[in-house]
Amino acid sequence: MAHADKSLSKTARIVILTGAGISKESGLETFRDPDGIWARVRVEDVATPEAFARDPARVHAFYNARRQGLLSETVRPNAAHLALARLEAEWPGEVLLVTQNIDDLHERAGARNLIHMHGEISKALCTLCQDISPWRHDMDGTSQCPACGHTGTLRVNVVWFGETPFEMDRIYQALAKCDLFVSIGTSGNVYPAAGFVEEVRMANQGHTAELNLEPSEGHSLFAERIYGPASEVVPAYVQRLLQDGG
Ligand code: BJW
Repeated sequence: MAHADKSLSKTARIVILTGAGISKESGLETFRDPDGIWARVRVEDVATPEAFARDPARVHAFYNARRQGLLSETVRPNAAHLALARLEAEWPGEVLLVTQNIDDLHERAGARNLIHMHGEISKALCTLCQDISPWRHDMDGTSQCPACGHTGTLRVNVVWFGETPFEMDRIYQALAKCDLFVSIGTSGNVYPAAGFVEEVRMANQGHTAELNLEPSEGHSLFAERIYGPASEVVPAYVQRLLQDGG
C-alpha cells in the first residue's frame, strides 16, 4: 500500500471516478473479472452501435436482463456508495463523482453531484428525436418514444464502444483543477476514463489515489494505492479524509 505524503486543505476540490467494482458487493457483475460479463458475452455482440444495428433484439435482451437485475430487491447501495455520498455531503470543498456505471446506486445512496459518463440503463434514448426519458421496464422493437410517439426508435441510453461518453468537457475541466483524484473499482482498461489520472498529473499538482480489489492497468500512475473490497476500503478512506484531510 502506498500512502499520501501530505494532508489536503478542507476546501480541496475532489474528483472521484468509479467503476463496476464499487457495485460488485451490491450484487452487480463487473466486466473483466473471471466471473464478469465479458466472460460470457462478447463485447462485439452487445456493446457497439454495429451490434445494435445488426441484432437489436439481442442487445435489448442483454440490457433488459441487466435492468431487471438492478431493480431486484436484493440490489442496494453498499457501504462504499454510502460513504461517497457522505463525503459529498460533509466535505466543505467541491466533490464531483464521475461514474462509468450505468446503475443508479450512487443516486440511491444520496449522491447529487454525479456524472454518468457511460449513460444510464434506466433511461431510453430516441434515435429519431434524441429525447432521453426514464425507462424502467423492458424495451423492444415495438417500444414507443414518450416524446415523439414513434415506435422502433428507442435504444438504451448507454455509451457503447466507439461512441462519445457524456459530459466530457465538464469532466476534463474538473480534472484540470482538482486537488485530489480518486479512482475506485475500475480496471483501467477503457478510455477515456483510464486516462483521467494522467490528465490530473499533467494539468496540476493534484494528489491521486487508487482504491481497488487489485492493482489496475494504470496502478503505477497513482501516488497512493489501497487494495481491498470497496465496502471496506472506501468507508475507511472517506473517514480518514473527513477526519484529517488525508
Ligand atoms: C472490485 C471489487 C470490489 C471487483 N471492490 N473493486 C482501439 C481501438 C478502438 C477503440 C479504442 C482503441 N483504444 C482506445 C479506444 C477507445 C475505447 C476503448 O477504451 N477501448 C479499449 C477497450 C481499448 N473507448 C471508447 O470507445 C469510448 N469512447 C471514446 O473513447 O470516445 C472518444 C472520445 C474520448 C474522449 C472525449 C471524447 C470522445 C467509449 C467506451 C464505452 C464503454 N462502454 C462500456 C459498456 C457501457 C454500457 C454497459 O454497462 O453495458 O462501459 S464497456 C464497460 O467497460 C462499461 C464500463 O463502464 C467500462 C469500464 O469497466 P470497469 O468499470 O473498469 O469494470 P471492469 O470489470 O473492467 O473492472 C472492475 C474492477 O473492479 C476490477 O479491477 C476488479 O478487480 C475490481 N473489483 N470487485 C473493489 N468488491
